[in-house]
Amino acid sequence: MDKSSCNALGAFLVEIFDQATNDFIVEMARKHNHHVIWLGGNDRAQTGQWIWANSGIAVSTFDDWAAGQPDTGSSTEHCMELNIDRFNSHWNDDQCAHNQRFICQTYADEEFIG
Ligand SMILES: [Ca+2]
Repeated sequence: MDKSSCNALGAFLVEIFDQATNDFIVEMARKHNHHVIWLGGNDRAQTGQWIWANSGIAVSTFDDWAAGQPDTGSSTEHCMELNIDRFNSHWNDDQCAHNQRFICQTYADEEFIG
């Protein structure tokens, strides 16, 4: 399994637009004892222009970057992670090729919630 596995599940890497969702994701990561997980943002198209990949929405109205992040680590860090330990549960940019945990998101269909 890697983060592209979300697509195989009909889902996508999680996108976070508000504090409540961010809190929920942090809690989920902690609960499962996963201390570094991929989130659904990247700046692969243009360095420094962070977007949520599935929706195509810019990371602008809400973010939770750690202090000094994203630092684009010598221009090699283009994927967004939640880092519980190293960055005190804030976001960091890291190299996309790293193999680490991830959280997929999908939409509840109407029948499920209805
Ligand atoms: Ca970084």
